[in-house]
Order: sequence, then structure tokens, then C-alpha cells
Amino acid sequence: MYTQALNAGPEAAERTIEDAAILARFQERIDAEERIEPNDFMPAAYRKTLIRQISQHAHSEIVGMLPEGNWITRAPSLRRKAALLAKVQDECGHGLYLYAAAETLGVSREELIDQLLSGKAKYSSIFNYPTLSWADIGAIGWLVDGAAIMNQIPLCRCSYGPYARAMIRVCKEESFHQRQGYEIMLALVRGSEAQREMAQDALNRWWWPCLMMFGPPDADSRHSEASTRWKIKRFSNDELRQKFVDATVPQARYLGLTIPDPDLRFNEETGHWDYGAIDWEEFRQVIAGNGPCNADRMAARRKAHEDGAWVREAACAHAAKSRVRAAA
Ligand code: BYC
Repeated sequence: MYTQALNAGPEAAERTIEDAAILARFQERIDAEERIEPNDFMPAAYRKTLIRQISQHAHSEIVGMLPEGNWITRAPSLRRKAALLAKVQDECGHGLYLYAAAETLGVSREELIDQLLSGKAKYSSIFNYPTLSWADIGAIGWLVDGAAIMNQIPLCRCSYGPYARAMIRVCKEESFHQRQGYEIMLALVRGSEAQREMAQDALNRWWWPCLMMFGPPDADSRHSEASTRWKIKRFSNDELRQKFVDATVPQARYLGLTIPDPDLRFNEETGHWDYGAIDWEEFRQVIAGNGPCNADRMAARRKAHEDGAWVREAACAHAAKSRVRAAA
């Protein structure tokens, strides 16, 4: 790079060397585990990848309210309804912290919402599957929130301050969600034969999509190299997937349920559970918009946005009035 710059003339060379020094200083800060804050220098690519990941994460939390929200009116008891309501509200709160964290990078909330509603932005593949029975609410809490915790605990140490701090509270709440899900599963497996079968059926349907939540295999993960160098990611997609499998197999055994993978076996040499091949074509189809519920999820979000237009207008009118009063 330096030779190239020198060939381009002394001024360009000086600029390039200066830029390289600034970039090297940024990387030194990352390597020294310093937190990067909104007003600090950051390379454009670092900003871009954070906006991408944080906004996808925020969209996932918001779209993630839909599969479970579907069961609030059908929860089997008042206690279950209260817990599910609280969980779904927590997911909404997570979405809002995350949009606020993304806004610190210079992108507006409107832009982010437009990207989601126009289908340009991704959200987690897992929320494009249907919730067919009450056991699915147990399976989501146990497995989906369990996978989310595995992915998000390391994000509490992410190099970008506002994202890392948001993750601390999110993880505490996800931990309650995971327990409430596991407790639903426990009640079902201790119930009638039909309830046990319902729990097994939910595990059968959610297991593989949960493994896909961690993203493509490391060899196909296009953002991993840079995100790891910048300490946004602390573990690779495959490492986190393995940690999730290792943690979840004993939990399934305790429930007396069978993980739907004939190739699952404990590997004495590695000390990990080996699992079977993931259907990556299904994953590609789901993130391309062709999953079982993609169209429904987007239609629900668009309708909610349209129905909420009057709230945004009223809030803007109120804010404008307050500004006029403050200026008078
Ligand atoms: N679904 O290079 P890669 C929750 C995309 S919410 C869809 O490995 P990266 C909860 C990826 O975006 C859980 N897309 O990417 C809420 C990229 O596409 P683009 C959400 C996926 O970023 C309610 C491409 O594939 N959690 O917990 O290094 C109720 C290549 O991937 C998925 C987060 O968002 C997927 N599963 O790694 C209950 C956590 N996987 O952008 C629970 C934060 C990958 O190039 N995010 N893609 O078009 C992350 O940690 C990382 O973004 C990922 C992917 C591990 C997901």
C-alpha cells in the first residue's frame, strides 16, 4: 500500500499514510479492548456493519413479537397469559433499545423502519415459522431465547459501547424468557400423553430452524472475518451453534424428549455433541423471503405501521407545540 501511495505522488502518499495511521490507531484501540463510543472516529466499514447487524437485530425483536403474540389470547391460564404478555413486551423494549443504539451511528429510525417494511432489511429467519400449538410457546422460550442468549452474551463485550450496554439488559430479560419456556415444556412433559406429544412435536419443528439462527457455516459467513477483527463478534457462527447444542442436549434429556437428529452423538475425543447436516437450502429460502410465514409477518408489520400513523403524527404535533411554547 505504501509503495502504491508513493508512486501516486507525495501529497497522496502523505494522505494515505495518514489514513493508514488513523486506521491502525483504531485497531489498536480495539485490540486493547477499549470501547468505541458514538463520537469517536470509526472506519466507514465498521459503522456500516454495525448499522447492518444492530438494525437486523432490532427488526428481529420486533418481528419476533408476532409468533408469540399470536398466543396471548389463547394462553391456558392467567399466570401463563401474564408471563407471555410480559415477555412479548420485553421483546418490544429490546427492539427499541436496539433502534436507539443504531441511531447513535447516524441512521434515522424512519430509514431503518423503511428498510424493514420495503423488504430490504433482513430479520432473523426463525420468526418465519408458525406457532401451531401452545407447546410452541414453550419451545420458543426454551430454544429460540436459549439460542439468542448464547449469541448475545458475547455481544455484551462487543467493541461498540451503546450496543454492548443494550445487550446487558437484553440478556437478563432473555434469561427469564428462556426459563419460562423451559418451565412450560416441563409442565407439558409431566402432563398427559397428548401434552407430552405436543411438546415433542414442537421440539421436532423448532430444532433445526434454531440451529440456523446462528447464521451460515463459518466458511460461508461473509462478515465474520471483519466482525471478529473489530471484536463485534467474539465467537464464530459454528462455535456458538456448537455451544448451543452442547448446552441443550442435556436439557432435552431431562425433559425426556428426543432431539430430531439421528446423527446426534457425543464425541468422546472432542467432548462435544456431533450433530447432523443442516438443510442450508431451507435457510437460504427463508432469508430470501420464501419461508412459511414471511409474507404474513411483513403484512402484519406493514399494517401495524399504517395503523400507528396517527400516533406518530400526534407525537410530532405535540413535540412541535412544546418547542413553540419553550421558545416563547
Ligand atoms: N436469519 O456473514 P454472516 C431474539 C444473514 S432476536 C436471517 O454470518 P453476520 C428474540 C446475515 O445477516 C434474534 N439472516 O453475518 C426475539 C448476512 O446477510 P447480509 C436476533 C441471517 O452478521 C423475539 C448473511 O446472512 N439476533 O433473540 O456476521 C423473541 C451472512 O451471514 C441469519 C441477532 O440479530 C439468520 N438467522 O452473522 C425471542 C443477534 N444469519 O446482512 C427471541 C445479532 C445470518 O449480508 N446478530 N444471516 O445481507 C448476529 O450476531 C449476527 O448478525 C449473526 C450473523 C450471527 C446473526
